[in-house]
Amino acid sequence: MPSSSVNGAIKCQQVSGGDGYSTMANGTQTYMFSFGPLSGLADIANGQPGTEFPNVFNTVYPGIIAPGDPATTDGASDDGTSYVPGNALLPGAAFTYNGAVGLTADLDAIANGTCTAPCLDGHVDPRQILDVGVMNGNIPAPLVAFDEDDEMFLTLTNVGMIMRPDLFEQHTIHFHGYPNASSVYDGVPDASVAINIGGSFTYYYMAPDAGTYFWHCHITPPEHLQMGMVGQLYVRPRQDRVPSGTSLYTSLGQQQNDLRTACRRPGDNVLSPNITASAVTTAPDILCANPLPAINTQVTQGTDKLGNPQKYAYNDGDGSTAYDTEYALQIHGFDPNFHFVGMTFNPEAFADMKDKFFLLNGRSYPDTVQPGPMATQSSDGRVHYSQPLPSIINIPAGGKALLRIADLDVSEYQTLATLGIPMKVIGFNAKILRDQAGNNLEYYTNSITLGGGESLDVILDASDAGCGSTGCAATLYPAGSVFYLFTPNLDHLSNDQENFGGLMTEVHVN
Ligand SMILES: [Cu+2]
Repeated sequence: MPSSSVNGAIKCQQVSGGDGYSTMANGTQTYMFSFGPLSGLADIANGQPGTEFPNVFNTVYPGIIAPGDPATTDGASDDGTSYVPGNALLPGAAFTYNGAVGLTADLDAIANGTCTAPCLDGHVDPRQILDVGVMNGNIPAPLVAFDEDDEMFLTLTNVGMIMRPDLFEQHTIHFHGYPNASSVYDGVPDASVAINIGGSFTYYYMAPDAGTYFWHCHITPPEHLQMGMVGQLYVRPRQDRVPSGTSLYTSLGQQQNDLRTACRRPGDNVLSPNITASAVTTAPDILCANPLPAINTQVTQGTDKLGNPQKYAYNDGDGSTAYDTEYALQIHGFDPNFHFVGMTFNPEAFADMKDKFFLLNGRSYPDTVQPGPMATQSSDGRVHYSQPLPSIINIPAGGKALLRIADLDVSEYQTLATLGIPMKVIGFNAKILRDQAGNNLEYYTNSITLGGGESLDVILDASDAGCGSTGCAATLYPAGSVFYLFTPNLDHLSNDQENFGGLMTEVHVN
């Protein structure tokens, strides 16, 4: 981990704000107000974040991108012959484009000699942006993920809502829980700008604190949230960049050199060019994001079960948030009546909202365990990827899976429980569970409950930690075993009028 310069990279992403359709687990096609991807199309279709480095973002699609791409390009014919409504539709390997849709050479600037080809100076072809962005809503909204210290440029383009030509709805992006929000980039329309139809706006964030956040449109909440304008966002910690063999504790101590993350509390005993003996005795910074652990576990940076550099949920300094695989899981609820009237006239009263679909990453069981993106034919006659994120949890045998759980349900609390594999809760609302004296407050449980607007970080621990130092006679979680992650609110294990489904998915040990 760098001790002097902690600068990150530049990351870019573009999304559309508009409308679209999704397919519920009982086959119903549901109308949404929604965000869709305008960059990272191939990554989004493969269940990955659509956040890209500039050298990927600033590339031009070789050809004309078609409405519904990449679903339309890859076997999902426009005439519907190879498309079964609601079925998963795997993206073809041929579609690898992750650039910004519509980016094109500035021919005028080239012609008048002020720019040389290819001259990608931000000039766009709006036709392609509308072709791809219209009726292309996703639930959850495109996944955003970047690294602590990155500078993030997130562009929202309002493409209008085709099914509601009577409306002139603006949209915004609100990065929920962003610690250093400036009001202009905070997406609260009353205190900032909102994006009109046909307009684009680029939000800028300097990502300071690792954690699990989420984002949503802030126009007439809860209406646009219930209608689908909610997405997941997480920030990976600096600790992921600690060189192999280096002490995590020492590295976290070096973060005290950075005034953005210095804790400066009594007992740190961390002296450095910026933290003098007198500074560590000043009052603690109660907003400190990365307190040193009370116990130095002497853990050094190594590799995970898959042979990759070890990853962490937070800058823990003791390895307590290490994991092998990570999954963003968004809990949401849909009231089909609210969505139906949202497509026709004014919405029903908020007080009358009653969830009938209980969604994990926009799907209910059994769609949650369907691999690959789900597609829906929209009223433009084209097939669009509508629910790109499956929620099967894969854990390597003996390993740990990090679940980045966010609840964006606007009307009900939701509980998720596990049978068999214990949950270790390590973070809440994008903060490591640790007190200001450095004591870990993580705990083991078999269920968690979240209200709308809350996030939790949970590690599903299949490492036989419960067997203690003497170990188990045989592993409790052998490769090939399947466990369930489900809601114990039994009335939420349904898909509207179908009595089997709802908020449930599978955990596979591989
Ligand atoms: Cu909106």
